[in-house]
Amino acid sequence: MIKNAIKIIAKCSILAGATAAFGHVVLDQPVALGGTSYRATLRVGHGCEGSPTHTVRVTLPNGFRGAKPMPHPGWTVAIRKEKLARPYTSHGREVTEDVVEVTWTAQSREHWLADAHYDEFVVRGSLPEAATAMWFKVLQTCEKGTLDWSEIPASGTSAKGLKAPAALLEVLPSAPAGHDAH
Ligand SMILES: [Cu+2]
Repeated sequence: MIKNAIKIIAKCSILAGATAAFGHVVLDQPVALGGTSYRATLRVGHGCEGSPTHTVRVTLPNGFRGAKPMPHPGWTVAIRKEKLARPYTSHGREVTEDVVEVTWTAQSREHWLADAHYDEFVVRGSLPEAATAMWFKVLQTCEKGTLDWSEIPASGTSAKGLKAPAALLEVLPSAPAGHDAH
């Protein structure tokens, strides 16, 4: 059962790797098992047409619960919470609002991310049990201009043809197909 899941992960990783452009904003681990804690590592591959990046804002997908961003040296991190349409229970407590957005902002010019460099921004959260596609929308603000990684295909998960796709996470079912969850 676990073997099958690993096989699927390997297959998806190859596919994701092949379609993800080197630049762009992508997730370091584009596939994960449902019902697990997931460390979303967003890789920012370049600036805005050569201009350095000073702000990275991530809109978290629905169902990504209990998000906690990792602080980034030299950058301020801020979170925005929203009331949940459907509260859930975590550690025996009802959760009625949750983190929906994380923003990292460089504290000074020396911490700006140069176009010639790349960097990673991390936020951890819990994944839903069921298989799904989760899109992390990222707004990258530079000294000159912005890049809005927010495009999502009308159907399916192929970002082919999209100029500025959101970062995709494919969530695999937590229980292998064909077996009853118990
Ligand atoms: Cu790119």
